[in-house]
Amino acid sequence: MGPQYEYDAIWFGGGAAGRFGAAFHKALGGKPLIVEEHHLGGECHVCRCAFENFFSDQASMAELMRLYSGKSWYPKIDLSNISAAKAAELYREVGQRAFADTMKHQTEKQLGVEVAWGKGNIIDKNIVEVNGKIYKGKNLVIGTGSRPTMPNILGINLPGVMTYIDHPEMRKDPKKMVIIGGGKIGIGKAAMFAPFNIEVTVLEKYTCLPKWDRDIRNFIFRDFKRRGIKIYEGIDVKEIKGKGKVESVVAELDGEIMEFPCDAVMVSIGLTPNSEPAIPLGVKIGKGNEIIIDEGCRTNVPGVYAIGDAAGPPYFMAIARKRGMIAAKNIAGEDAKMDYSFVPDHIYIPPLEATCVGLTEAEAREKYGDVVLIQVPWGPKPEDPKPEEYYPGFENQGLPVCGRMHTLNLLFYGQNRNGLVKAIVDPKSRKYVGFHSVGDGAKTAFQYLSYLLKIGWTVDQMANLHEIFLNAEHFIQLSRLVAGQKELKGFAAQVYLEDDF
Ligand code: COM
Repeated sequence: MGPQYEYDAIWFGGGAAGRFGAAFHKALGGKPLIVEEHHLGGECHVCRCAFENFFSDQASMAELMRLYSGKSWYPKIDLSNISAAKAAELYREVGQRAFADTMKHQTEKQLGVEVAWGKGNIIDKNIVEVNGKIYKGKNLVIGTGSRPTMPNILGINLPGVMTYIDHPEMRKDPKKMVIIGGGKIGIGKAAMFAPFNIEVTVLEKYTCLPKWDRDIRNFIFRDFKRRGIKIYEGIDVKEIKGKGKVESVVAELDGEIMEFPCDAVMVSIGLTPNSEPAIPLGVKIGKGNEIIIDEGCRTNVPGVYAIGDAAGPPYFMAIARKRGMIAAKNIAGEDAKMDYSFVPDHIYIPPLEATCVGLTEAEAREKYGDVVLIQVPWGPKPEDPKPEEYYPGFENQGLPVCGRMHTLNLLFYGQNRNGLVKAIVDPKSRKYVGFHSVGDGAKTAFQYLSYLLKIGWTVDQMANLHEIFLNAEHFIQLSRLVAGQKELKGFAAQVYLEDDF
């Protein structure tokens, strides 16, 4: 460390990236200091991952109650007075506090990582001041996160315009909400608010969930249609109108001006890295406001690292935390590199969730030519399936995709709503090239599937695993059904459907 430094590294920001980085650094034998103004764990438990997990559970409950109400043995449930604001209140009162306590206890007490609480002021790359106290570190790691990107349009500052940050703060349920931006935050929010009797419209300038497999997108948007969530793609938002508060959103679609009345607007057009605190250090900043780093999370300034969202996309918890770990290793003298291959993606779309890793079918066809699909369900679907009805002639829709408790139930109470899973295989090498799922709880499997993709796992290897039947993603048992084929063909011809939402 050298006598002039008190710490091997000052971790500026104790969010997911900084907290994990500092903990890893300490575990490696280093002496880290975290500088944090608000909470350890950053936005995760305040308004992002943990909050969204909680709020999705609440929304799932509402959506499932609506679906099951009065069916079979379920009592009739009156959902006219349910409240998203009430759900948010519970999280504010209990969730945020409990998580904050746990993060603090785990970091300071259990892991023994020192934290300087307060607003940090970076004096230079080795000196940070917090509440008038000077801390000296040999290295500086910037983990200041990101913030919602705001469009520069009229009315953006009107009361009633919110972002994911304001979601846990909501005190009153809106009646009509317009969501600007149909990426994974916007689409997730649409699915989370709609169950609470809020009329939701999503306006997306280009394409919603553009990187997702078409079948998964179709499944989600077909379900949105059934639930009354409106989606507009290729629409350009011009202005948010209102006298003193939000009253409508004005947008242009195919040259035509449209107005969407609403009492709330959720902006979700992307994220902007919080790179500003690092600028005086002379670090290079990219076009998206991100701190530019190499594979080892080093900036261009020796001894200064950047991790998490502050270093730009992919904006994903695992990447944030792993950037922290890689920076810690390099500070400790290793030569560690980030690996951005096969990063999974996930969206809560209560009562289901969607997860994917690897290539979409379109990408796989482009790269490998013919590919084999191991998928259920597939083929034509009943036009407007009614709950609790059996549809003869749609036998491919009858295969359940199920996870915890809801999805098998959904099969019986809303045929063709329970999910879709799809593995894509290169028939020549018999290796998987992508996994996709929409259903109940498959994300746990995807943590491991991403690794199996990376190591070139084959259909034959998958067939040798031990499934615990019924499970959320079916890949083991479905693969076993076809793995005996010398020339891998998968199931018999699968019908390729047009977009139908
Ligand atoms: C979780 C936050 S709430 S962290 O990633 O564990 O720090």
